[in-house]
Amino acid sequence: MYAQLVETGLKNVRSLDEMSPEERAFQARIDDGVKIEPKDWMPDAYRKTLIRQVSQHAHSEIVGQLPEANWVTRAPTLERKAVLLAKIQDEAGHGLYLYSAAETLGVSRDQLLADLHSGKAKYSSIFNYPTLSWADMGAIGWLVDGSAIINQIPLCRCSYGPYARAMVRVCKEESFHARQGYDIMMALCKGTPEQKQMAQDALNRWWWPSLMMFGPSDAASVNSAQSAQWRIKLFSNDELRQRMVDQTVPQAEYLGLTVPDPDLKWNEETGRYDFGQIDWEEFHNVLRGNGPCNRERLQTRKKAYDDGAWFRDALVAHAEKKQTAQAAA
Ligand code: BYC
Repeated sequence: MYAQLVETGLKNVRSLDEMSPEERAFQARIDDGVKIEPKDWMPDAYRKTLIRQVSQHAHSEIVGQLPEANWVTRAPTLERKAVLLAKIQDEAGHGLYLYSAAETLGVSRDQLLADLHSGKAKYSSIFNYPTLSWADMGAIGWLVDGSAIINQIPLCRCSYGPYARAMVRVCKEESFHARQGYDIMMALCKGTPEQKQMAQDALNRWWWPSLMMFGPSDAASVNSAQSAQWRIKLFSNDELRQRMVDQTVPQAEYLGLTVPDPDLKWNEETGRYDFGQIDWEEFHNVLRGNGPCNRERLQTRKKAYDDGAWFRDALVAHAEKKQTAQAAA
């Protein structure tokens, strides 16, 4: 992908000649497929890019709990409720693995959370949309977790060891999430006409935001070329988005649902689907903090953090007491 990005002249990344000897040696290790570990030397920019991406990913996991939490008390059966709760708890676990991976790069969790709360750090645009019906739990699992898997499977092979290893377990759990979402969609589509309409309405609302999860088009992506050179990104935003469309359209057909894109068409030549224009204005608006739920999501996160202060204080007090007792023994 790197060669392709440089060839198309997308963004300038430094050539081997322009690198310092240390950077050249670092790049050679990456090109040989050697994993970079926390104590290895790394360029500052590599560290910064990873802190940015891994922390945004972590924030997405914990903010991603909120849209689904909206439906825990209203799940239609005890079984659905238990499954949804398990999924939401998994997301908290993903946040933990990812914050831990970010911490190995020398940044504290307090700092990362402060950046989330101040609005400095981003989280995935998708979690700024409301969950209006039970069918949204199906659409999120199917489309959002489905997209997450497509994006994250390659990350299991990325160059930074702790991130790559965290992704292995995350991906396994995401496949259960995607299946539970599709299972909800199947139940609704086999149900009454009203239930099927609920499923269609959820697909209509989540389709385009799910495609936006993969980030700006390759031509507009500022970080892609450098991340590809460092093997943080193995496939481009557009390639992964295309995979999502190719994989999901037959699943929608199986459900008897219509993808809300009049330009969607099978292309005999490419063996892939052509699809319509994404509304990038909407995407950038959400990134600027003006999506339907941006303010609510941040407020909820901040409140959860503030409400948890007593617990963090208690943990620290307990650890200090233990340390003092050990020192005295
Ligand atoms: N939303 O140059 P680009 C989940 C930002 S969790 C918000 O292409 P990059 C799940 C981007 O950060 C889903 N911001 O950047 C959880 C950059 O801004 P900065 C999260 C976005 O990093 C719970 C700017 O736009 N997954 O699946 O090379 C329940 C330019 O973009 C978005 C991950 O985080 C977006 N959608 O590529 C269920 C995966 N897209 O930072 C599910 C790991 C772009 O320069 N991350 N931006 O200010 C990645 O793979 C990459 O970071 C991205 C973006 C593909 C997202």
